[in-house]
Amino acid sequence: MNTEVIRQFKIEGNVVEVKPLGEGFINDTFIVRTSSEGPDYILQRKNHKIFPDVPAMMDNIVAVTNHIKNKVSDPLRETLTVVPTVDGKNYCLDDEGNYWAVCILIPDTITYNVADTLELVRQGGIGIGRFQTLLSDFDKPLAETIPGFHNLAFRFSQWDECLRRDAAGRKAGLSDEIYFIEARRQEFLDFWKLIEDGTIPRRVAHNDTKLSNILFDEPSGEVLCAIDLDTVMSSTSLCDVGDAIRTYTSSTIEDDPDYGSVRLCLDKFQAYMDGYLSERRDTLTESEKEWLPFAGLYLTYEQTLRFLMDYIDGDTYYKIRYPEHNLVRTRSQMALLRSMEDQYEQMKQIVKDLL
Ligand code: GN1
Ligand code: MG
Repeated sequence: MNTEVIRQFKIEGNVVEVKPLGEGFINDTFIVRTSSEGPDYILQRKNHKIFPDVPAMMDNIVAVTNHIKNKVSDPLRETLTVVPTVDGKNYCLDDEGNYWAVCILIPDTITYNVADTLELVRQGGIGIGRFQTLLSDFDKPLAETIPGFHNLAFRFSQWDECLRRDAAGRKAGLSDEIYFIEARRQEFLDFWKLIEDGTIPRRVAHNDTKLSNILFDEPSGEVLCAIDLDTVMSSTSLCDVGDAIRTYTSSTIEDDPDYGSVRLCLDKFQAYMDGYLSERRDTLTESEKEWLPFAGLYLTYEQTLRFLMDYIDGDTYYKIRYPEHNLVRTRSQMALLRSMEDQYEQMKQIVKDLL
């Protein structure tokens, strides 16, 4: 990649290396090493097909991170720091119409795709609970960066259209998967109604709290901060808990093709809820507490639906590494949801005992 774009930003030192980083499904991410004593940087090409208003999204991120910086003891480590361009914008638009943004790389940190210790899982719960608490008094309007992101009623309008179009001609071979979705449709739509009618309150949330979107301090192993703030917007705390349950409590990675080995681990679920509730026990409403375990099922169902839709559409949304990748992701998430359904009574009991 050329370094022209990085020179548009107010960075310290000379660029000595730019290399791809991580496995984000949406944006392209690079690590930028510099020659100076100063920091290294994270450069991202933001996917503007998915985020229709990148400038508004960057305004969200700057507003939220500034709010957090005013409250924490180490503002350069406990949240992201957006680096402006030389002409004072939070993003740069290149000649080909791509949007780019830069933030400071936080050194001595690590991310994970599978949680292998219970302490890591508990730390993750603390991290999301703390993130929500830090933003509980955030009162500026936030742009809706992706309309209807966790709104299942909206997702079903996309689903019905996706099946009607059958863009890649794949629908005929997917009767089991389509049945799996349809058989649960009403149950999960009923949960969304609780959000629409205000039973479950709207709050500022991260909305993409999968395990790999949280930074952990090295070597202490303590949770540091939530990254990948592109989807921060008004939503519900339960959506964050749900996506975390989906990823922290699983026995394996999100796209494990060995479906028989995919399951929710109750000990991880207990550790996650223990960490989360240590931060949020006193600030959740009764209805939020009641629906905490179901949030894990809801987000896993939503994710199954989104992976399957993308497969039927011909892989237009998520990056894939091989042709059947979205189908494997779908089936792996189906196995995880089945395991949650089988253990739902135990999940409820664990939350009850912790409360
Ligand atoms: C995407 O951007 P990334 O890779 O952290 C997606 C999430 C999905 C996740 C599945 C904006 O997250 O909603 O849960 O993949 N982000 C967007 O791994 O769609
Ligand atoms: Mg990410």
